[in-house]
Amino acid sequence: MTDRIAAPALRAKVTSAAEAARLIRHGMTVGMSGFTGSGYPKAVPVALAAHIDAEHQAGRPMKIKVWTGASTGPELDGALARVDGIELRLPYNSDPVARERINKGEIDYLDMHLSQVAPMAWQGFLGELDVAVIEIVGIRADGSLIPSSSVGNNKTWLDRAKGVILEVNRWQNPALEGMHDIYYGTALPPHRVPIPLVRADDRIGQDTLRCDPDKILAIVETDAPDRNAPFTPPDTSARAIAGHLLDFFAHEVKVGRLPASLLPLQSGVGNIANAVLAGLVDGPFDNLSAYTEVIQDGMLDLLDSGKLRMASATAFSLSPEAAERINADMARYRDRMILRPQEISNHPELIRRLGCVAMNGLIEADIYGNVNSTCVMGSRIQNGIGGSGDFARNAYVSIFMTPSTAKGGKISAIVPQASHVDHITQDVAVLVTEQGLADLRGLSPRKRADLIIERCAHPSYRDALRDYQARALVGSYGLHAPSLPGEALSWHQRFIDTGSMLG
Ligand code: 0RQ
Repeated sequence: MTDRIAAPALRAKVTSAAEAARLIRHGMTVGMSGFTGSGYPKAVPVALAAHIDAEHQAGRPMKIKVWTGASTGPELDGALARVDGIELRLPYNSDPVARERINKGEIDYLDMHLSQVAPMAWQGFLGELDVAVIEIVGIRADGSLIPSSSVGNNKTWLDRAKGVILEVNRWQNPALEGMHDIYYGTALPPHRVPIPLVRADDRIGQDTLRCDPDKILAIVETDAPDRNAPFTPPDTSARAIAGHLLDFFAHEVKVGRLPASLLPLQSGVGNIANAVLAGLVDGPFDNLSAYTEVIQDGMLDLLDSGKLRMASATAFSLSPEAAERINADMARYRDRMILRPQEISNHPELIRRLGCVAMNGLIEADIYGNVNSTCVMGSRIQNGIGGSGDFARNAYVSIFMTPSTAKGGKISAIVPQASHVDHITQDVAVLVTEQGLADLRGLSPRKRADLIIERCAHPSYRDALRDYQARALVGSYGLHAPSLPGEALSWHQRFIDTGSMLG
């Protein structure tokens, strides 16, 4: 089994997950690999959760701080949250057990822009990192590490941690070797220099991660799959949103504001993002590229169709079927995909330079175009801001998309005032629902409101929004972005009180 470890001196460090987990002690900060369900350690966190549980049973305190790339899998966030083993979590979580504990106030959660995590760790703002637990595909004879199906913050965790635990996962295809581009040229101010990437397919780094062999405390061998979420085919609403967006792209090409091959695409995760990508398979655009965070099923279909020339990301986020497809043909895909550290995949300088077309989901938007991506009713975290802020502020065109209602129509996604704001109106260029698309560029707040209500709101909420808008025009303190503070969040309060915004 140790054939994946080509450095003989390191083979002696192979041990069990339980032994490795015992190296992590109460109060430690642990940097784990993992991004959107791929490339996360699968054995050590489970063993650690068992150890934590045993400590709690024995009446001893044991909790750790967990840093990752983004969301991981049930064997990591789920297992550790279930035994109440997490004191602090950053920067993005989508695990339901951890989410519940965060919303009960039992886990401190730092919801961060994904591009800022590594720089902040280097700047020392987050405190010290005790241990890194990183999944890899193998170790070369020179001791360099072959990265797995996500890169995330691994480069930074390996450099910053005092000790390193590696999981060598046989399930991951060895043909991943050569797909990665790990850039080591980042420095802190005042020594920062431009990042030399000018096209989405540029390679600017090396294909392995470096790691001081003296820091390696343990190596654990695993053979377990990534948490590949099942694929749901696009529903009517997602298909309608995709249709509006494709019309918008065609129009922008026609008027000369986008080239015929569009600009590098960034696509969030989920049903709607996949529907847009599926729409592009049948669309008129060729020679597309992607500079994004995650490669999902829709991207794979686009690559197979020949419409997408290449995709750059930091991780895979695939269904089991797509993972099988890619695994069977990894060597071919390897030439058309690049996985990079998330500080590079999401770097504001590069997103601005490349002119990405950003497409992200949202929880709610208000009539002025402020977007809430994270907090239901202003206080319950859903997932986190993820990379949406990195892309929204710096994109060539920043698009947000959502069904116009949630929870069977009881919640309007278009509200008088967002109950929490992740993306200010200046970072939102286009808003799309199944009802239609509002191009907000160049519009003042009042004109934005007219268009958003007209094009994006669901008919069952449109009159109430118009009524609010009309009364705000009379009773507002100022008329730049008219509002009635005493009423602006009353829709949310009504939902909390009655279970519906409709009243
Ligand atoms: O809840 O699962 O309980 O049914 O939110 O909503 O409609 O399935 O849509 O999966 O695209 O997620 C904003 C959460 C949308 C996502 C968000 C409830 C809804 C459902 C999911 P249930 P949908 P999606 C790249 C970019 C931030 C990070 C980001 C997200 C659940 O897009 O996390 O953009 N974005 N990253 O019922 C109450 C509302 C609601 C609502 C939706 N108005 N009120 N509940 N929901 N709207 C990826 C990374 O950064 C890694």
